[in-house]
Amino acid sequence: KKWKQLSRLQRSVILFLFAFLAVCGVISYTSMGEAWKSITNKSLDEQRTEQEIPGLKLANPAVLPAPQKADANHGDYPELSLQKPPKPPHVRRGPSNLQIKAPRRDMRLKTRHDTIRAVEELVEADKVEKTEKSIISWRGAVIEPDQSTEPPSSKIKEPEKPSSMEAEDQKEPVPVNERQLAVIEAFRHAWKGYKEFAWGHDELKPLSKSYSEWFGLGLTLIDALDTMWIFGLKEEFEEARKWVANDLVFDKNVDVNLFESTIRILGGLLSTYHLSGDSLFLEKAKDIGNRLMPAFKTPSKIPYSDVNIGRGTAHPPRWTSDSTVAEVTSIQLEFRELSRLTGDEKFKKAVDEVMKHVHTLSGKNDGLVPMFINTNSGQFTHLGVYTLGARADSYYEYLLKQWIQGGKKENELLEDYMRAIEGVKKHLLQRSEPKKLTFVGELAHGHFSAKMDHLVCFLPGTLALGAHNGLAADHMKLAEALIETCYQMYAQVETGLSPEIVHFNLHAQKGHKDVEIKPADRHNLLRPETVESLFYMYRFTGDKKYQDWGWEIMQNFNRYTRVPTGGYTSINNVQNPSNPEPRDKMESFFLGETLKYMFLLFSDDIDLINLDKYIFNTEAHPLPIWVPA
Ligand code: DMJ
Repeated sequence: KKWKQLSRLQRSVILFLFAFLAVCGVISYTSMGEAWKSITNKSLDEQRTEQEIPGLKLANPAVLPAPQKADANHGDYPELSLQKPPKPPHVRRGPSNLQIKAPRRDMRLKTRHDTIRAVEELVEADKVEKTEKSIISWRGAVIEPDQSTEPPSSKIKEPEKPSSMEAEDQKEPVPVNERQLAVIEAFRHAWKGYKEFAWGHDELKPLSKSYSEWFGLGLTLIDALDTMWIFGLKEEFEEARKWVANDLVFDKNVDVNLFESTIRILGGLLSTYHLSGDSLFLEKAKDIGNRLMPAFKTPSKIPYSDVNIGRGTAHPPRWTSDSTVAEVTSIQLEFRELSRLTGDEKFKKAVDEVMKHVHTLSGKNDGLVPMFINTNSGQFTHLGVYTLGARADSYYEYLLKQWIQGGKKENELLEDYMRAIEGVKKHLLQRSEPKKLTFVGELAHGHFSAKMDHLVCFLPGTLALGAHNGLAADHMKLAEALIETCYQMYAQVETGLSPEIVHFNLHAQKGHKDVEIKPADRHNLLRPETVESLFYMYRFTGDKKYQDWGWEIMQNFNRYTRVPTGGYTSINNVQNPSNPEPRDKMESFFLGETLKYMFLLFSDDIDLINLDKYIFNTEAHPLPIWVPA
């Protein structure tokens, strides 16, 4: 009524005043919010949650979430746009010290030349500014000063952040040194050969300037992706990424080996996904993971060795229904991680069942396993032969690594690992003459053989990793003894390169060294195991001798296996420096593992793939350690 009694002018004035006050209110609310936000760098919603529930710390997810879920959407596989990323990569992704993600302003790498120039500048800078960041604990673990409490395993207290969020606690990158530069140069030389003569194929044949196919899936390229990322080879990475986006097709009528394609392809894609945050790699990992699943459709659920990834059929090798023990027990890190990322439990369930089953099996000898397992009965076959070399090796490695990956809760894995190491000590350890080197031999139906595969040289690294994670201190002592032996397998040979297999002398004979080599065993395939263990030993002890040994090996690879026109080659005779007899093949693990471990060995940056955050699969692809409950 009153409103109607007012004059037109009075009504207009009142309406104007209301409107003015409303606008002022909105403006001041918004700017207060913005100001508060910019001070705390948190959204108003986040602040409200914290204020409303005192003492509530926003829960970290139980496991590391997928790095890019919150941001980039590469669902349709667009090419990585380096000029215009959604956010700068160094803000978004990956461990702080990886060059691509944490460039200093003056260090943004645009071209290959820039990469090299920048790295050279860093070497110069390094000479001036030496940083001492880590200390050595009494147990041999390299730890940061503010974390110097034992046991090392207690270091992971808080749930970890996904790699994409690590940029928040970025530190200055540790400069790349001259030895690392030499490794980058070696990689680029190898890549040159691969690119020119074998692009998109499985392996380079550097002498005949051609390639060989195993699965026809670009094995070398996929194995090398995360190495390029870690080395900061942006241009090469981009080119390889394009190939993955446009040319990597798994819908092919081809038989692949379950183990090899899991550790190299699935492992390589998953780790590249974690480092780069690019969902292209996760999509490809899902695809190959699904296509490998038919391998588990067996009467015993112990997987077949071979799968046709196009047809969805699986089968054992033609001559047997057995699978190799190391193969069926060294696919777990990858499939478990795939389940965690996709939320689909089927991958984890399938591989966990294999481990549970193997845990219960009879036929072990103090934790040591035979080399074969039958896919029908689920029982070990060819009982009585025990080795830490081919066909059994990574069973032991993955017991420990799964336990670490899962947050050290899966006790059966730890039990089996500890028992097996006791079995090694009891049945397989011996000392050679004249140098009294501790080595791991083999046992066949009660008879000890002083034979050791180069493959066994993964063991010192694995033992050291266990000790770093709080396991028995004598494991570290054994690791120290064994890495010395593995180094001698190189140092006592004419080319300074290890053969595939050595036999140790148990009795001193005049003019004989510890290491004997049979003609059939004197090839070198550019394998990584010794360099891998040197890397762990250096990380955990800080003893520079391990870097020096690795450097000797690197130089000998360059002396005897480098092909001038591009690439490195396996050789047939490590005992003949004047003609090591090149085999004309560069294995994919030379780029995936050997050079990566070299680079990490020469680094003094413990955050360059921090071993409390990442676990390497058996093909050197780092996967995140899950958060402890
Ligand atoms: C790699 O494929 C893996 O390291 C595997 O565990 C053993 N063989 C090669 C390297 O030697």
